Amino acid sequence: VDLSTSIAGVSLPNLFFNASGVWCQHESELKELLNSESGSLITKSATFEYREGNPSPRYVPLPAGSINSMGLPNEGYEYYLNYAKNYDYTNNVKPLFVSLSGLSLQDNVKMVEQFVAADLPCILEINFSCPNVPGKPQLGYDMDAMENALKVLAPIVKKPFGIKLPPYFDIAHFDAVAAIVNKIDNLAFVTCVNSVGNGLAIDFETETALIKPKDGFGGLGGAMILNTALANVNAFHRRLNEGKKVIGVGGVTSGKEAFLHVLAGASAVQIGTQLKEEGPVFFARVKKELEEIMQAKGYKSLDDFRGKVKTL
Ligand code: RRO
Repeated sequence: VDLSTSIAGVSLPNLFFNASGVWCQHESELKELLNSESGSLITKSATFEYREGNPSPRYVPLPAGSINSMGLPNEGYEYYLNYAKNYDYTNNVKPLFVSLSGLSLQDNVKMVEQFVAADLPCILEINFSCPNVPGKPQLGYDMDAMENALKVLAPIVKKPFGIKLPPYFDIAHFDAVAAIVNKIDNLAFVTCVNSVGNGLAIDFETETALIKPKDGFGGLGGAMILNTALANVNAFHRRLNEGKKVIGVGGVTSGKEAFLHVLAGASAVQIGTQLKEEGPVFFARVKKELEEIMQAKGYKSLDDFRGKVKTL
C-alpha cells in the first residue's frame, strides 16, 4: 500500500511527521526525526529571540494524554533559519517544515521576510494557536486579528504556506475561520489542532496542580483530544476550497486513529504526545499499523478513503 501524500506542492513519502514542539527544538532531535521513518519533519515554533520558556514542571503525561505549558521555549528564528539553509533538500526525501510563532504580527513579518530572502524550499507553518504565553491570547480565537495577520503575511510569503489552528467548538467558528482561509490564495493548508488550551490537571493525593506555570493551566493533548481533533479536521475538510489541505493532529496513538484522521479528511498526520512518550521509533509502528489496516480494508492509497467518513 502507498502512504505517500502531498502538502503545499511538495511530496511526502508517507503522511506522518512530528507536531511542532515535540522532538524538534534542537538539531540533535531533528536529526533523530530525519533518521526515523517519519515522512517529514517540522521545527519548534520560533520567536524572533531565544526563549527559555516557562518554569518546570511544564509538561506532564496524563492517563489519557498530556498537559503542557512550555511557554514557547526555542532557540530564536535564526537557529531554525540556519538549519533550513543547511538542510539537504536534494538527497533527502523528507520535505522540511518550519514553524513560526512571533509574539506580534511585526515579529512574524520580520521572520517571514528573512525566510523569503533566503529563498529556501522549506514550507512555513505559522502558529496562530499557542495557548501558553502569559498575556498573549491565541490569535486563532480573534477572527479579525487572524484575518488581518493573514492579509499582511500571505503576500510576503508568496509561496504556499500553512497555519496551525486551535481547536474550535462551535459551528459558527468553523464557518468564520474557513471563510477567512478561503480568501487567502496561497494559504495551502491548515494544521488542526493545537492543544486544547487551558486545561487543569490536579494530583488527587497532594491536591496540587501538576504543572507550575499559569496556576497549573496548560494545553491538553493525546488520546483525550482525539474526537475534538477529528471534528476540526472534518469541519475544515468540508469547508475549504478545492486544493487547500488539512493536516490532522490530536490523539493519534496507533494506526487506527491515523486512519480515522484521514477518513475525516487529513492529508497528513502529525504526532505530538505519543511521539514525546514513545520517541521517534513510534513512526515505524504507526506506519506498519496503518498499512495493515489499509490492507485489511482493501485500500491501496490514502486517496481511496480520505474524507470519506460516512454519516447517518
Ligand atoms: O510552547 C508551548 O507552550 C506550546 C506552543 Br508554542 C503551542 O503552540 N502549543 C502548545 O501546546 N504548547
